[in-house]
Amino acid sequence: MSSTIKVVVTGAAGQIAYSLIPRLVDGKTFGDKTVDLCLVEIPQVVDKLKGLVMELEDSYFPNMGDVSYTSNFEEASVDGDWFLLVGSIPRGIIYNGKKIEERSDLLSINGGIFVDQGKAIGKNGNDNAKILVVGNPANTNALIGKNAANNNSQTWMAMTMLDSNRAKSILSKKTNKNISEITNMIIWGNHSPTMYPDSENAFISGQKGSDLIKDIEWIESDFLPSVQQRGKAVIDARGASSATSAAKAAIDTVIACETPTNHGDCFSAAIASDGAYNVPEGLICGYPLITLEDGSIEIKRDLSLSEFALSKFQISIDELVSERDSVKHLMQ
Ligand code: NAX
Repeated sequence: MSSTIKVVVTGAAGQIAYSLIPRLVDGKTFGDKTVDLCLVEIPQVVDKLKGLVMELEDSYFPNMGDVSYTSNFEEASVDGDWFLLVGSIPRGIIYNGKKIEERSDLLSINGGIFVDQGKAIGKNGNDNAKILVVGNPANTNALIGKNAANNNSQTWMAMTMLDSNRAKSILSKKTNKNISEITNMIIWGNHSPTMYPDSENAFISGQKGSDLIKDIEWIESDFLPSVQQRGKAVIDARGASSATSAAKAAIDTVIACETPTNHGDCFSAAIASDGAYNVPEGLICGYPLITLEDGSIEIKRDLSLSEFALSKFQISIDELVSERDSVKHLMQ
């Protein structure tokens, strides 16, 4: 085995984490590295993690290193290489006597969590740490966390891979191609119903999406809403939000960040804008990304967006700006 990596996972007793955590130590996600796990939960449920640790021990994972659990994030963050921030307060629960239904309430409550976690990661995490925010509202939580961390050698991202995988599945059915033949499936903007899944810049069996799918009516009235509303459709059908597919998407993101991207390819995640594609600087925005040989993550900059795409993308940028404005008090 070549080296050891420390992965910190919050929301570790939740439903996504139950699918996610075993895959972190299965010898595939991090190759032959030994993976130390630090699992974090809120004090009310942290003891449940004892059972999860027992199951991990019983699962025969030769690449699994030390496994610990805690409700103290400050402690957990020490020397972390990867932070998978899944934990957050979901919509619909009663919090301090109030039912949390509005995105603005969600932003405020979860934003507070990400201030403290961000500070701890900036101070205690490794300098080349990568942070993937899954907990919603993911982009703005990542913005708050990155700001609090104040450590520019760390890479903060928010997950859009699930949206990308959902879009690939729909394009694969539409074109009758295997899902592995759909590449460069970019999600621009926010992980929310305003996201813009870009069929035009996707490649389908090596052919550009804009050359293969010319039916704008289908894109606008079928493809876009199906991807944008897929999370809700899963909740309606299952009575619970996406879990196994969300865990798979988090693993896909980690693998994409751990493996240099093939020439011409890209993957989807949201990352801080440096002004690329005219997005206001600092917003955590869904972009096409590439991983370089040295492990750093960059925005792929050579894509062109049609007028149709730009108009859709702008809606999502505007939403990110308004979310940022509504959490300014958390970003002093
Ligand atoms: P669950 O409610 O099953 O689990 C969340 C867990 O987080 C709970 O066990 C809770 O105790 C814990 N938690 C809350 N605050 C915490 C804190 N400060 N520190 C540590 N743990 C904390 O939710 P689950 O279905 O696992 O979803 C987790 C999050 O992922 C939600 O915010 C959900 O909206 C979000 N999602 C994001 C997706 C994306 O693509 N970015 C897709 C799937 C999912 O909807």
